[in-house]
Amino acid sequence: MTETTEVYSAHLPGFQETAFIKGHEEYQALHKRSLEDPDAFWAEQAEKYLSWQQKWEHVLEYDFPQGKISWFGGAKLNATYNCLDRHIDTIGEKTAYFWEGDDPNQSLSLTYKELYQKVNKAAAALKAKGLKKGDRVVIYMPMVPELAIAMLACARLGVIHSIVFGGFSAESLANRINDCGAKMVITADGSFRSGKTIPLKNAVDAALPNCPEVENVLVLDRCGLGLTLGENESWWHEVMADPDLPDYVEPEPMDAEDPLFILYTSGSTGKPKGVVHTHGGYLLYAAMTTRITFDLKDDEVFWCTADIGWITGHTYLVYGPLINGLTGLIFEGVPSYPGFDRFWQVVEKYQVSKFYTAPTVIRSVAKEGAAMVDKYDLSSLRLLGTVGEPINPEAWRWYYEHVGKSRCPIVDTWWQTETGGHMMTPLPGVHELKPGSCAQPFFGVDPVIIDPDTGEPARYPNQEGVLCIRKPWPGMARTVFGDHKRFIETYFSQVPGMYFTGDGAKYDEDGYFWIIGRIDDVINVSGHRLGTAEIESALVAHRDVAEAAVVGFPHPVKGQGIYAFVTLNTGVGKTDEIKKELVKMVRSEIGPVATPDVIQWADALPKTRSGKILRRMLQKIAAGDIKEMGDTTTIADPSVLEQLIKERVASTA
Ligand code: 6R9
Repeated sequence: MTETTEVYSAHLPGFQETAFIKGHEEYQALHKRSLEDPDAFWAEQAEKYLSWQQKWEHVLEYDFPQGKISWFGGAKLNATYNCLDRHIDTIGEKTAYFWEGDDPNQSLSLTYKELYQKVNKAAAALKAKGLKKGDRVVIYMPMVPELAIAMLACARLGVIHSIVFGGFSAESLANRINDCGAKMVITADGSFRSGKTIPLKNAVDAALPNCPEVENVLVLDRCGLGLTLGENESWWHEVMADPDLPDYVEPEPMDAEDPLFILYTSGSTGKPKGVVHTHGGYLLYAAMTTRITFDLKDDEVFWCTADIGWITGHTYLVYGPLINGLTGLIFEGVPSYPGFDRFWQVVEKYQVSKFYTAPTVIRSVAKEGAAMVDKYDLSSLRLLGTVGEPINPEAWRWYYEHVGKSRCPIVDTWWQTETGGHMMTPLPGVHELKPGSCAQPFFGVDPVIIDPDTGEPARYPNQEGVLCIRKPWPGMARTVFGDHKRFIETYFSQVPGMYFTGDGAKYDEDGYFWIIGRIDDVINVSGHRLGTAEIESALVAHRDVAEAAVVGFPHPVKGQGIYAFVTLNTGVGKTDEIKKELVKMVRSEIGPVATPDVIQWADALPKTRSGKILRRMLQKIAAGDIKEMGDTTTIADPSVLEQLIKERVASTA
């Protein structure tokens, strides 16, 4: 991360008087209380944000070494009662969602009452198919309202949803379906993207022969592709229109600690992990962070551009806004279609006041020039947010000046799939803004930088180390589905007694945090987390490949790009044909999100004498940073390195 001393004032017009948290003193006092007396602090928030059917026996109980965390144990609630039922009498006619299609001529809106009716119908339909509390359903759908409806229908029955992002392949889909033992898959015939049709159902068809536990498939007719459905497959619209379905389904009373959903995310080793979030703590944390970080007022329109298939969409497009009775915007399209001005056109159209996106999006639109933004009236905007990866100060400034017109604070929110909601972020009207810094911890969050050599906390500002969290917060994941041992090993064993984030970070003289990036073998491509091990195993699945090593490298738009070093079997020619096949292989094993940007042939990979691949060196080669190779004495055969450097220079010159 580039160092900067730039500071932008917290005192932007409109926030001082009306913000939920009024100034730094109030923030500090509340933060202190949240750490010193978490039981009292969170019990108060739980009363404020959620409606409970039955109160808890205890607020917090935990044992980090065992990976045991429990918030509000014994309490009963239902997510959809909190998102919908309790709003019907008061704000039933309020818009819950605006929906804008990939095609600018397609849009609609849904009131809270309409959403409630549709969720009840969908819940009734799922129930009629035999689904019950604790069962798992995989949802593989485009960004349409039915995606949110399907999630909420599951939650109403206590069925655990697991959404698989539409950009993942049949293979990835099958792995996730089998890992969680899903009984049903909800999908669509296809999805629209930049005016093109992507055949989603094909991937489901390819996955299902390997998924013996799936009993039913529900298919939304999104694109009118005229598919013929197979046995145990039904059309969404036909099922929902069944006159025998009741209009109301009792929301299942769930224990605060019962799972609400599973979401798969990549780690440094092995297959993706099914991160489990709960009804109680997760929903509370989603609700509070939505309200406070974005300082959302009841009459505002909130647009989170993330796909619902990622944690950001779960928390800030579905659960957080609905619990608070806010109006959200679901956008099916992309920032570049029909033109690079699409986002700003949508902001103007819906008078969006709070806008939340990823640095990669900012970079991709910034390169098209500010004129694309300037032609729209963006005066409705009051706050901007960013998430997913560190934002470079240039992109930050562009966002601040051209989109926010130097009057909207930017909340740079650092968090993870596992944390459920924002962990560190500037709060509007509270924190000064430093481009590239995620400022300070949210309430209840106790971050610490650990020196990896000593295992002790950093002793001075700007000392880089591993970011850990000392205490539990309600939104944290509770386990890895079906593999609690892995949960303990990944998050609670590295630094005993703490939650290990996997991110390198530091704090500065003002106690502001700066995220440097992952310290493990996870790369962040356009804000999407990918394990290098997964991509490597897709590459070595090719018959001609002997070995592969994948690293990230700095990419001007994506943040990080994917650079693959591939060793072919002896005697196989290094052809462009094979490179093409390798790209295809990765796309079909994982999905287009994991497409390699560069493939470099490697006669051999640099290894230690014990055979470990020296990834740090490969990272330097990929970045073109070859002057400082660091300590090369551990390398078994230095000529391997020289060869790779020579070819890298040749391939990019
Ligand atoms: C919410 C989400 C988590 C990883 C995380 C970190 C990176 C996310 C960031 C950020 C710097 C921010 N990350 N937000 N880095 N500044 N504001 O993105 O979850 O997909 O699980 O990714 O993303 O490296 O560890 P997830």
